[in-house]
Amino acid sequence: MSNESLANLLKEERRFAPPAALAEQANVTAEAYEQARADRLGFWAEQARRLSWHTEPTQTLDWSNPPFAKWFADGRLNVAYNCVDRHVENGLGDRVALHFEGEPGDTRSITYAQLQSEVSRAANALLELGVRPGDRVAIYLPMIPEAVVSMLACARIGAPHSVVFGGFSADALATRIKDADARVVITADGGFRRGKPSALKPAVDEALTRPGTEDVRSVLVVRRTGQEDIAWTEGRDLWWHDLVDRQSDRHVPEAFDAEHPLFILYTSGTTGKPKGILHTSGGYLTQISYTHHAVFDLKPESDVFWCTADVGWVTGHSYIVYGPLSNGATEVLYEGTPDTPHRGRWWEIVQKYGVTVLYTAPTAIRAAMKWGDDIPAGFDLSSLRVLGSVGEPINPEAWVWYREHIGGGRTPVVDTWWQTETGGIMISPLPGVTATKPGSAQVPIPGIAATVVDDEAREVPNGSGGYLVLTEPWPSMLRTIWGDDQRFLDTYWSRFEGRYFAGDGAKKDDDGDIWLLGRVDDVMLVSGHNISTTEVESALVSHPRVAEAAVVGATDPQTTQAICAFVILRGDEDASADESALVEELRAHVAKQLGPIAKPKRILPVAELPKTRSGKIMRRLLRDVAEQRTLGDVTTLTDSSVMDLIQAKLPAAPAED
Ligand code: 6R9
Repeated sequence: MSNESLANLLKEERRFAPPAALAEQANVTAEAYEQARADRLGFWAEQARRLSWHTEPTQTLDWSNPPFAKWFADGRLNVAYNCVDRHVENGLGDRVALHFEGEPGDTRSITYAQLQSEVSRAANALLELGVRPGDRVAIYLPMIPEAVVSMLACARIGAPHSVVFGGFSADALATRIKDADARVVITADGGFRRGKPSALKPAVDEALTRPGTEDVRSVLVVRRTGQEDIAWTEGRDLWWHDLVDRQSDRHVPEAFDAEHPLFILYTSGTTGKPKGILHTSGGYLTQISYTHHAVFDLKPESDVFWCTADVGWVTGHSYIVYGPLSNGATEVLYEGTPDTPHRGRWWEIVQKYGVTVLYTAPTAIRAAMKWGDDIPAGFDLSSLRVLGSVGEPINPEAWVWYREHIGGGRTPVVDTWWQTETGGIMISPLPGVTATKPGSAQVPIPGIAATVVDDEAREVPNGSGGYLVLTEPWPSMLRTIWGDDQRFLDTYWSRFEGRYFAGDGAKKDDDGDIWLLGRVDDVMLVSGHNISTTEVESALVSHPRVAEAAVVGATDPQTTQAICAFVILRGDEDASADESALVEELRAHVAKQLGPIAKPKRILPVAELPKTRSGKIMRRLLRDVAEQRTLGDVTTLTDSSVMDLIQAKLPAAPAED
C-alpha cells in the first residue's frame, strides 16, 4: 500500500505523552534503551538477576549453533519456586495472588501462602502418579485456579505441561496429547460458559479412544460444575479432591537447568498439523518477568493486574501465570465471558477488585464499543492506570475509544506485539517513557532487536513496508518445534538468512515507529498492488457506523484478487432498511481514506465474525465464503454457527465498479 495511504490513516494522529506522575515513578526509564544498546547481553544478564537462582548463571547466551539458542545455560533454578515460595519466604505469604471470579459469581481469593500449599499438594499428587522430570502432562481445564496450580505443579517437578485450550474439540486434544506423548491429563467435569455448565470430561474420554494416546495412564478430574452423568474409567480416572487434597502441603522444589523444558504450546498455523512450540525455563522466565515489570509498570504492593486471556493460549501462560506470579503480583482470574450475565460484567469486576492494570485483546475492545459507551460509564473505573492490548493489530479508532471510555482519558495504552513463538512481549511502548501513537506497537522493548525488511532482506527506510524480522536472539525465544527441528528451521529461519521471520507484515512510519499489518498470508494483491487487510479494516472501522470489519482478498479474474469486506455495525442498528446505500457509503469512505485501489468490491454487513477464542479473525474461512468454497477446518472456531449465518447471506450481488 502506498505511503500516502498510511499518511492518510495517520492524518489525525495524536500522540499521548506519559502522565507525569506515572513517568516520575516508572519502573523503567529511557535509560534502559541506552543500557541495552550499549551491552545487550549484559542487559539481559542483569534482568536474569530478578530471579532467584539455585545456581547463578555465569553464561548469558550460547549462540554457537544457531538458531538453537541456550540462555543462562549453566544456571539452575526452579520456576515454581520463583513464582510462589520465594514470595512467602520474603514475608508476603498473606498477599493475595489470585482473586478468582467464577462466571456464576462464586469467588475465591488465594494468598501466596495458600498457593504454595496447593501447588505443593498437586506436585506431590503428580509424583504419586509416577510423573518424573521430563514427562509431559496435558492440561485441559476451564479458567479456574486449578489451571494455574496445575501448571505450577508441573513446573515444580520439571514435567513440561501442554495446556490445551478448553474450547478445543476431542480431535484437537487427541492430536496434541499424541504429539507430546503425554502421560497424564488434568481436566474438569466442565466449566461455566454463558450461564451454563459446559462439559469437558467427555472430550477427554473421546480423545483417549484415539490411536496414539495409549500412554496416558491417569486422568485427574477437578469437580467444577458438579454435572452428574459423568463417565468414569476405573483405574485411570481420579478426582482431584480425592488425590490432591490428601497430599502433604510440603514439597521441596528441586533445581533444574535453565534450559530444562518448561512447556509445549501448540499453535495451529494456517495449514498442516499444529506446531508444538517449546519453551524452556531460565531465559523464558527472565524475559516474562522483565516485560511484565516494564511494559505494565507493575508495582506488586499496590497494583491489581488483570489479563483477560485464557490460560490455554500464550498470553495466559506468560501474563496470567509466569509474569505476574514471578513478580509477586495480585491478579484477577475470571472464568467466563464478558457479557454474562450482562454486558457490564468486566467493568463490574474492575470496580469490585480495583483493577489498576488491564490487559486485553482488540476484539474485546471492539465488542465493548459496539455494545455502547453507556455500559462502562455505569461503573467506577477510576482505579485503572495502564491499559494493554494484544493479539491483533488494534485500529486507531478502538485504541482511542479504549483510552477514553475505559481509561478515562488518563491511562497510557500499550499495544504489545509478540507471538507464542517469542514467548513474551517484543514490541511495545513503555508507559512511563513512550509518547504513544494510536494503532502502532511502535518500538522494540529494551534488549530486543527487530526491523522491517523487503523481499531481498534489505532493511526498508522509514515510510515503507515489508516483513517484520527479529535480528538478534532473545531470552524467551522458542527453542524448537517439539520433535521437529527441521520444521523449526524451515518455518522461521529460512526466509531471511540469520533472521527470525515472524510471518507478519509491518511498516515503519516517518518516525521509524512500527505498525503491524497482519499475517503475510492475509496481504491482498489487487491489480498489482499489495494491500494490507489491516489497513482496509482500519479505514472501515473509522466510519461511525462500523464496529468491526474483516477483509479478505477473493480470487478475481480481472484484478487477481478483489477486496471483500465483512462488517459488523455499531449498536443495535438495523442495516437491512438501507443496506445498499450504506454499503455504497462505506465503499466510498474507504476509497477516500486509502485511495480508489483499496475500495472494496463487496461489503457484507454480518452479525458476527468467525474468531478463535483468542480473538483472532479467521480470514481463511471468510476467504472460503467469499470464493464460495467448502469451508476448511473449523475446529478452532469459538462458535461454528457464525459461519452458517454468514453463508446464509450469500450470494449477494457484488458491486459493479
Ligand atoms: C500473543 C499472541 C501471534 C500473532 C502475531 C500477529 C498477531 C499479536 C499483536 C498482533 C498486531 C499486536 N498479533 N499481537 N498483531 N499487533 N499487538 O497473540 O500470540 O496467538 O501466537 O499470535 O498475533 O499476527 O504474529 P499468538
